[in-house]
Amino acid sequence: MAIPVIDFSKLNGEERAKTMAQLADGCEEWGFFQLVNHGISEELLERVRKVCADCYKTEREGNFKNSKPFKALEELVQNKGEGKVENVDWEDVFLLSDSNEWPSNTPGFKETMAEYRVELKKLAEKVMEVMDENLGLTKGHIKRAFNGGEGDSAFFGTKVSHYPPCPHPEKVNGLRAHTDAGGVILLFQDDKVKGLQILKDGEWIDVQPLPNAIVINTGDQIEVLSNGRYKSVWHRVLAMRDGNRRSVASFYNPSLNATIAPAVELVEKVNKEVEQGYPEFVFGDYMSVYAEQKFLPKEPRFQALRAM
Ligand SMILES: O=C(O)CCC(=O)C(=O)O
Repeated sequence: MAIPVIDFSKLNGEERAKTMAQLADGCEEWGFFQLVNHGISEELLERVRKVCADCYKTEREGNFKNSKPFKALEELVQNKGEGKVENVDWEDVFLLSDSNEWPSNTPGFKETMAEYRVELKKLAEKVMEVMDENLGLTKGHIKRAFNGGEGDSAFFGTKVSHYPPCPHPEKVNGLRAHTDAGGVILLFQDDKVKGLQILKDGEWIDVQPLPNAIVINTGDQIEVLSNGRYKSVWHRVLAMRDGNRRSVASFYNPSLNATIAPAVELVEKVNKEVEQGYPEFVFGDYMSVYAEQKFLPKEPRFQALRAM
């Protein structure tokens, strides 16, 4: 079983209806799908690959040996411990946003990643418009819902991760299973080294590496906004013995001040109290709960917000 691969360029041609249906199926039945011919040039993707690899080599790799996961695994192995190391992930990760400090010692990194983020944000907005249409919402509904008010727009972050080769992959997670907190996630994953899996019908299945594809998945806020039509899906990353897996995940999330609730058009009007299964909340409050409960089921998070 493989997650759907959808040709996004067909959205503009004769096969628009079929493509919209594939995208609806990807959102409703899978929560994860891969886009090909998405409009991001291969030349730019190649540069992203290169600057991320260079950045890891020159600015990150040396420190991994001093990291928490490295030391925790070393200790478990030395003590001949059973099971897995807890509460850590075998990854090196940093975030790029509009307002933080970026790695600065890798030639071309900042320029390339700034260009990439502009393109990815545009793609995210196109994908969100497809979701609006498939859900029967007005164009721009999701984007507007993610605003926190006048001049306070959605958050767009890019997480650059590397999962270095691991001597004991059975003893540590690459990234523990979770659903994503936010809105729409666009992932440019490694061409060769696999590791990302989603939980589908009770079974973990690989998100197959596909060169130059962008993997799309939806987070908890899209689940709430769609009133449960588009469910966020559990996923995890396995540590691998061979290869240094790269992943660049861009998150289009609500502003921390945005109020999130199911779209009224998707809530049965007859008996609103009963039908509206999801609470209304401020996204910043959701993130406070998520920070404590990221690796736990999402339902208690929704419960906690209901009680606030
Ligand atoms: O690295 C990946 O492939 C997935 C990353 C992920 O699940 C996350 O950042 O939430």
